[in-house]
Amino acid sequence: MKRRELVAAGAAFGLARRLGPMQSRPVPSPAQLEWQRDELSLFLHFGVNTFTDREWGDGREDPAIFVPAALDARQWARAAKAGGFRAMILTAKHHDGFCLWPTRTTRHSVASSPWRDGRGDVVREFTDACRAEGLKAGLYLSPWDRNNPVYGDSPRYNDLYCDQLTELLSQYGPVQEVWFDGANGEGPNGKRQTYDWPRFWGLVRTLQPNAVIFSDAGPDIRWIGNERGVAGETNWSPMDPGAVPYPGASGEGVIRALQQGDPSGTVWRPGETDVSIRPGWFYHPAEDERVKTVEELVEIYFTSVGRNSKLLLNVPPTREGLIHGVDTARLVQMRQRLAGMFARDLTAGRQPEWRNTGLRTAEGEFRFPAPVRIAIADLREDITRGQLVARYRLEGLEDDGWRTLSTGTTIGYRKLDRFEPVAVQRVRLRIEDAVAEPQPVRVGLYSPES
Ligand code: FUL
Repeated sequence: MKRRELVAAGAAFGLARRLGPMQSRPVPSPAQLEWQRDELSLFLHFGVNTFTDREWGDGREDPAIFVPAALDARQWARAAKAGGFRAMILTAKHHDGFCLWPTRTTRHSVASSPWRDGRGDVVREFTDACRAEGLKAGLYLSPWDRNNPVYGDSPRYNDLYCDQLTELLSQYGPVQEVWFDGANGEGPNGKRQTYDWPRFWGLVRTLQPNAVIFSDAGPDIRWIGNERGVAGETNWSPMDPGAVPYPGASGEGVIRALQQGDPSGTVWRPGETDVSIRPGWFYHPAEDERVKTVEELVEIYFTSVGRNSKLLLNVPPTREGLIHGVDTARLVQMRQRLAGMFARDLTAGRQPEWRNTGLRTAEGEFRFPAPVRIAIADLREDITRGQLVARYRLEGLEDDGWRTLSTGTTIGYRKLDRFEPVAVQRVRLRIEDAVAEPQPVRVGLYSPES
């Protein structure tokens, strides 16, 4: 059958939409692949808001309030590592415009604060700590700037923003991820700023060609569409670039596209799930009792990493400049809980016998010598070949016959399913629909006991 006939046949059977004959399937770049395989990144919201107890500063904060007496970025990095995180992203500047490095672009920075006698540089300490602990470094630079007088004067502010990006991306060594927030408020002069996104992204490409660029609109990594830690149950890494034309675009269709991606998308743009371990993004003493529980964090892991996404978990440093003990303990507990769950793969690394059962269907089966009790399945496509699976069913053979353990749509890099513990002799994964000929899916099976 020719490709066009295949497409027509698929449509007739109501199968997943597939690429047109002239389109090739998108695959991840090496940088996107590495980014995804890291699975866990720590987000650090830190700045003047930490000292004013606010979430959004108005830009009129006195730099003198920034005095993190015991700041120790190595402690952040050790906390991240203890939690199994492989990267960290720091808010070098949030909406209040206060720069955590001694920038030449404004006096509204650490250079005007008494911290380290005005000679401090949080970005330097952060990137040094990342390197010392073997973590990748990422930077967030808010385009919305409530302090800078030229914000709203579009060309001038875009120049200034590019100068800030240039400083950050040329003075601190390799940066793995540049995080662009789409926030776009009124300027002090009442004018609205038009961001020059192509220019910002082009600058990142020039200065840090190996970095991935995050924003609602990618181009490398897309926002997942909420801040609750929940990726779409259906989550394609391919994406239609027209669905979210620029960062900050709104509308129901935009959120759906961010959550779900698009099986016929022409670009590879996996979703990143950002959520805070506390109610706010910045540290507030009143929230010490409201740090997410280990159960909540594990749930978030399943709804982010376990749904073909990457988790960017925010753990904000305190006014001392340290991650709070409650939060560090929670990170360790989260890691221990997950390590327990995934301690022993009952397939022992064997892969199922795989056979294609149709043009877009396939089946992989394990036979165990004796019944095994399982409660978690870890499914993985080889995404270096793109993302293919559109619908699947996992079944287990009990004494009285086959029973469905879980069903789902997309798999992608990693799909984690939990189900009632069951003792089975055989397990089979049925690919019921795919956007192209299914390729073998790696399957891991885990017992309920952790
Ligand atoms: C949002 C910001 O407004 C929040 O303060 C926070 O930084 C979050 C990650 O992005 O757009």
